[in-house]
Amino acid sequence: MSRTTDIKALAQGVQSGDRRALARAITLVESGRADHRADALDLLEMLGTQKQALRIGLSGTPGVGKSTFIESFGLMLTGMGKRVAVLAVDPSSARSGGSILGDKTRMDHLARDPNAFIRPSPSQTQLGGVARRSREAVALCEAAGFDVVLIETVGVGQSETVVAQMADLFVLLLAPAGGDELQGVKRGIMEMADLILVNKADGDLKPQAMRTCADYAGALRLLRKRAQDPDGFPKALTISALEVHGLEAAWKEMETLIQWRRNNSIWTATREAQAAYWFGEDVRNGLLDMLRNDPQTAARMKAAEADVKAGRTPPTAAAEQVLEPLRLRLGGDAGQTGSET
Ligand SMILES: Nc1nc2c(ncn2[C@@H]2O[C@H](COP(=O)(O)OP(=O)(O)O)[C@@H](O)[C@H]2O)c(=O)[nH]1
Ligand SMILES: [Mg+2]
Repeated sequence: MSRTTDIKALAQGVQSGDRRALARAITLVESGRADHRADALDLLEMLGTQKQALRIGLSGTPGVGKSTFIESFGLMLTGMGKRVAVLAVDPSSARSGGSILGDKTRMDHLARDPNAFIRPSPSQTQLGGVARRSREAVALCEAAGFDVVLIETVGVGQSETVVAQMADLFVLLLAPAGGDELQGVKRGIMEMADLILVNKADGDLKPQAMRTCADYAGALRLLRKRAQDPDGFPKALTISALEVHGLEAAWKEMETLIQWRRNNSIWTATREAQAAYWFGEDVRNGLLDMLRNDPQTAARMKAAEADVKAGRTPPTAAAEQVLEPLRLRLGGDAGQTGSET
């Protein structure tokens, strides 16, 4: 069998919703091997982007209840007849072997649900690579006809941006906290959130959860109004992932928000902007790789950096020393376009 027929068969498997084919396809896009990369690109091209899922980004610090939430929320959705895929974006997972794998027990029921697909995060290092693989895995889940793709990330700074740039909705999961802990959530992450869910609103923690929720609702109102929101959004709600409370209400809010965004052309505009963002990132990363892999340029960069560190050359002038020969090599008017206007 030729390479192309294999990939065609794999594409058909994915499109028919076969979870094993999907798992194999994700393994393929996660591979760093050049021949696998070529196959992965063929596969993604064959699959196209016709089918769309609702992509929900989910972030929260370890222990806040992400896995428990995914289990309860996922089962609620499959109970509604929806097909749910769960992926993880975790640049720090090299040690733990994946955030989902580590506590798959908390998602035991969902893992065995025929309408769910759970993919542990790849144990790789660089955020750039993680982003590309995750994005492609999301695309594969969409092609496999999943209705909802949950993209989980541990709250470790940069990975939230990555997830927000590939999600239609960004949900921030928080734990009940004392008032002074509100500052613990970085402003940038608050600004990304479409929905804040204060988890563990059960038992003794319930009053505290409600106070925390009110605090965050107040904090959200202080943020700049965003064009992508109807009145009242972003919202803060209390839930209990463990006792399965408030999840239907949370889902209703998500549906309301998404419907509004669809009606106001924001859904499409956001997806277009995200595609453009990732295109730009790929070109930038590709260029940087090309520079790093070019021995001459790499040597020049190393020397220029040493000069900058030693104070012999100002940073801008040192950058020029690296860029100038490249401009000459690109030829034509390329030299002009890089200059300030
Ligand atoms: N009381 C309470 N405990 C919860 C809730 N959700 C999760 N937990 C507990 O919090 C701990 C961490 O949960 P887990 O889902 O693993 O958090 P993750 O690290 O964010 O994935 C576990 O002991 C859970 O049982 C909840 O809604 N209420
Ligand atoms: Mg977890």
